[in-house]
Amino acid sequence: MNTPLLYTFRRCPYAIRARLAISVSGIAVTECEVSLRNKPADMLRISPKGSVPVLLLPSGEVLEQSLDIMQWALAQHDPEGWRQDRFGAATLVETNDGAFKQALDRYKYPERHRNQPQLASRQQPRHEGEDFLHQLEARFANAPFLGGERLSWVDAAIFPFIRQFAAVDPDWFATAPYPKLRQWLDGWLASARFASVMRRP
Ligand SMILES: N[C@@H](CCC(=O)N[C@@H](CS)C(=O)NCC(=O)O)C(=O)O
Repeated sequence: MNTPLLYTFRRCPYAIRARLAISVSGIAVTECEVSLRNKPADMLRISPKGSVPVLLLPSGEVLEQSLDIMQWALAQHDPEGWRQDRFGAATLVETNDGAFKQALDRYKYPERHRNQPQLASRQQPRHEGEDFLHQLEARFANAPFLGGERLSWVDAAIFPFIRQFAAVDPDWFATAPYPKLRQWLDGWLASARFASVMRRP
């Protein structure tokens, strides 16, 4: 095997962020689209935790976390300067992957949380998620991207999750008080980069 092998799932936000970084790096990888209900035995052998994305390198090394895959790709080749983080925006990724992702899951699937009555509706988790949306909107007061004047890995790492949050209730999101965040999201959704990583296998 001369080409890295990426186990991925088209709509998974973690896999999307990994594919965005691989795409900007220009590194060729072979993609294996995984069914989450029927994960390939080869993938589970190298990564028993069973989540995507997973990257198998020609050396046999396995990268099992989306952020590790992003950093690996950009360390090889970073033609658009995505690794820059002049404003300490990496902490936003921690919040995204922690509290915001938890709120997002409850917002998307409130019925899975019926044992917690306050979560049985979408209001509460949306409200929790909005803490993060406020933080992002505040960032955009100073610069067009989360890491500053140029697009960076931080934008790519967070965008797929905001896309999901916005899609739960598009009518609400369209008028919610996050105009700059909306503009940033629309830019991503219309981008050739995003289209290129969402092509059907
Ligand atoms: N921390 C992991 C999380 C990856 C993750 O949770 N991926 C989901 C899909 S979006 C998954 O594979 N879940 C396993 C399953 O649904 O069986 C990463 O950053 O790569």
